[in-house]
Amino acid sequence: MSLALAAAAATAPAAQASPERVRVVVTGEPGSGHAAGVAVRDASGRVLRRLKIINGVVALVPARRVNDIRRSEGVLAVHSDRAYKLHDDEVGAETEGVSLAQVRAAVGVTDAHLGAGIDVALVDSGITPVPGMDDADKVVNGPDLSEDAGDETFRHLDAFGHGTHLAGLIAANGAGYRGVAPASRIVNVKVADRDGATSLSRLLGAIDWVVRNRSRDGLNIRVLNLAFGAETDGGYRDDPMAFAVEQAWRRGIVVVAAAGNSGAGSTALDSPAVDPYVVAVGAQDMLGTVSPDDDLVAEFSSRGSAARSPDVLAPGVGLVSLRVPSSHLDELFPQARIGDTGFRGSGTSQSAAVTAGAIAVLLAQRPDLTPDEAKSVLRASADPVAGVDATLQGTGVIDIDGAVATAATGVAQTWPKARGGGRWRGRGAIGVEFVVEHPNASRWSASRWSASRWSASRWSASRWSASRWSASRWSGAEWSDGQP
Ligand SMILES: [Ca+2]
Repeated sequence: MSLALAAAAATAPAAQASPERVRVVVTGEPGSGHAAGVAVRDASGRVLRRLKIINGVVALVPARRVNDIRRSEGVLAVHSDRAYKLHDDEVGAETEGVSLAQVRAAVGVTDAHLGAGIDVALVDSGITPVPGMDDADKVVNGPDLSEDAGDETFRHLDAFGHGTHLAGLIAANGAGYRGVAPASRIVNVKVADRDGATSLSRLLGAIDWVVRNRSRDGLNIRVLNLAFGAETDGGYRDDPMAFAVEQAWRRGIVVVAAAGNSGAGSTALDSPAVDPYVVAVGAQDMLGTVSPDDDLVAEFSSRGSAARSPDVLAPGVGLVSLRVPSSHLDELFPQARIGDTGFRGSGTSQSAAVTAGAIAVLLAQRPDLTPDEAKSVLRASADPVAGVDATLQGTGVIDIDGAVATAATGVAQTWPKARGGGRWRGRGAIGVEFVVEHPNASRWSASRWSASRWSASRWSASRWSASRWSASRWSGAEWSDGQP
């Protein structure tokens, strides 16, 4: 198997100032105003960032006061600011890889499909303006919410090597690379640093920013690509991430999420793909050919359940997209390099990116489609892989030429909505040992996503060729997110 890129979660809070203070995400009741922030301050905590999308805040609070905050008027839930990490699997040298031209052909994109006028938000490890992604108008920088934000050498840039690869699949244009939507712009919302590390609060902050800025300053964000995930047992209604993606969906943004890389033995999609409103994407294995006759579902692509399966498939094995020289993944997997500029990557992350580009093409052709309608025509026009259960492939491989021509009527989704957090029912004190308030808390198993499962060699800052890709060479607009 080639390089698989997805995301994992760990239980450890992302950052703690001291053993007595914990970093938390506090969700407010709908219509409770600033109740979450008030509760934090009343408990001698410090608000680090407001998160309008969950009517809440990120805060540093005394661990012994967590119970008080949970019980405060207007507070819906308190979640640990759990850590997420992008992760990688083994990479093999056995295939030449699948070119972007082959990917475009496999999903029915023609030269008439460009995606012009549609912006795709990419919440990932940043983007480096390598050839193919270096047109002045190609990338617009949103906020850098990662640990790198304070470092001018790395701000907005992709020292990990993941975000740029996905950006290339979505919208590369130049240097021999042509993505699925070559005229679309990418809005770069960086949440992961050079180690691929991020957290719940950074991800919520990113989605919050995308929703608030979707049509500001000339932006037209209609698609949001989320190529990370955390394992769940299938429940989504108490998951704050699911709540956030539903808010984006209701505001006209098609959210595309990687189904997960847990294989056919899994029984539930990752969060946030598990939320039934979004477009959950599994990985198609083209076996290196455009012909669908030999196609399979990739061995790593997660199986869902009868209640929630992947919606569709898109190519996700051995895709050759943009390489970031000296990035973490580039150093870790030199065998995945294709020449000086290409890198071979596999995973449902890649499949999500292909689908995000495809939806940009669809919306450029039919800008009046709602997210529900776009999802409906994408599903209705997909081509099933023969002999494969729907819990693995949904309706099959996306076909954009077909989707553009498919009617959308009476397709409003009516799933139960996410609530944003279970109510606190616990008793007794919570001490220094902070407990995640989540119905599936036991699933966030530390051993399963331990640091040791992460990379063999940590990326070293000194190996990053900063002078080659300096921030000053970067041309996107800069914004302050206007939050503390
Ligand atoms: Ca094939």
